[in-house]
Amino acid sequence: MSNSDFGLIGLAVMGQNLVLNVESRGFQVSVFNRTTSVTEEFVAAHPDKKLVGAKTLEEFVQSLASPRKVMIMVKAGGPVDAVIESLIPLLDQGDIIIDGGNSLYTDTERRDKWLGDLGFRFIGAGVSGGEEGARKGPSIMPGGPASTWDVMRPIFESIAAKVDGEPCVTHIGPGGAGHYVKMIHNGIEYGDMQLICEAYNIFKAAGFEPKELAEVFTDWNEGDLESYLIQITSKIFAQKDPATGKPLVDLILDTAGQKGTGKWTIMNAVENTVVISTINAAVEARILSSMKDQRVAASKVLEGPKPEIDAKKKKLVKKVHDALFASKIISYAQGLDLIATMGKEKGWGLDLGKIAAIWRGGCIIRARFLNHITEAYRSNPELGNLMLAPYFTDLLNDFQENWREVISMATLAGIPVPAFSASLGYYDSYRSAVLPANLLQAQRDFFGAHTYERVDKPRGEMFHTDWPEVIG
Ligand code: NBP
Repeated sequence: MSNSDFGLIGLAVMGQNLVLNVESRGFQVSVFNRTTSVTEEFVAAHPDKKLVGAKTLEEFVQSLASPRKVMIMVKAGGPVDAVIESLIPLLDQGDIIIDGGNSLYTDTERRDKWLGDLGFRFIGAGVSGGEEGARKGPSIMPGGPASTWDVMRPIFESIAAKVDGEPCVTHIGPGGAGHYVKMIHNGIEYGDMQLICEAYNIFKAAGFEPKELAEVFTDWNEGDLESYLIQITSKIFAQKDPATGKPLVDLILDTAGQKGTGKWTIMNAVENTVVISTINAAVEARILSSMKDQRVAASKVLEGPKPEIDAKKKKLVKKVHDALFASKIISYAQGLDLIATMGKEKGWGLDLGKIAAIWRGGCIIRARFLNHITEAYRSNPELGNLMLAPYFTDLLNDFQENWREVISMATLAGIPVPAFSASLGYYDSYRSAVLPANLLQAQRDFFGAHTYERVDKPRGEMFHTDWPEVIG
């Protein structure tokens, strides 16, 4: 029977939850997984749902209504190509393949061309929100031809999270644009998480217990920092370990993992010569966290002050709030700058207001302040840097004093705050009419005759000096 509205391959955590979401919107869904027992168990666990479990890929393809809509939700990389290769002989021209995993956007561009040349339609869609988002409503970032998006739109809009009635999905742009934006979303997520961790580290040094921090983060989540990550952090602080009764966070080893989207974001920023120092710091903080043995050894020989902060708790909460919020604005300013730069480079015609709008629900970085980012780009689509939108300029001007104080306190106490510091460094560099690059240009001219411009001559007129010789 060829009557399923939608098919999904890859029944791991994301695939299963997406299937249940699509089915719950009234669609019949066919499913296939490489390991057949997974398909059988999944379908058996949901006897009341309109699901068709296929044992073979042939059976799966035959169960789909035309044009077939097949979503691949398998591990990124080789597995996606393997699935596509086995689908090609079974599909008809005009059928649609959607890769919903965290694929590298350059792989998506390659697959877009490959499948387009064969007469198939392809969408590379970033899906954010983890397991819960997939089940209840993710933020979806689809890229590919607009005409293919039009066919997929009813299903995607029905399964996506909604904010003020607006679905958290929009056609991002052609080719790899969707997966690209998802990659930067993940980079921003790295930044948000690291900034929260640095706030926590400062609070710890000031004697805050996890129970108190649960209250601080609960309060913050009712104010302008309201976001999914602040909310889950409050719950993490409140969580007790059932075995010992101690706060669970205190028992978790301080080494963080990563899967690669943060690293890809940094590599892309370098290629585009865009500064994303907050995200860089966040990725590097994870790398340093993983060097546990080296850190433990170094802690015994490299000296620093006692990691203690002496401050009135209530005042410190406000100061750290401001430092966190200011740093977060910088992180988004940098991430959006990278998206805008890449979008122009590729001619993708990206709409930053729409991108910020679909991040307001369903995804890990959903936050109240994304409303203001959406607004900033809606009122000025040509906005050069988020910091220059009046709402954010006012906030930064307001926060900058506390921001500096928090970083100073942390630095004097030997508490690492790499993402806070990188953010402030960017802010201060960006707002500096004069930087010490005059000396740098002199150095470049000295050893490489790279020439320099002068402050007292028109721009573009180049000068070279015969510098004194250096012996030895
Ligand atoms: P995984 O990334 O863990 O992938 C597991 C799935 O891939 C299983 O269904 C597995 O089949 C299938 N698979 C593999 Br591995 N190699 C295959 C191959 N050569 N041919 C066919 N199938 C193959 O699953 P996930 O965590 O659900 O994530 C799916 C995608 O969504 C990934 O790209 C991930 O990065 C992305 N994503 C994940 C999250 C999250 O929170 N987990 C959030 C957002 C996006 P098997 O059962 O036969 O081994």
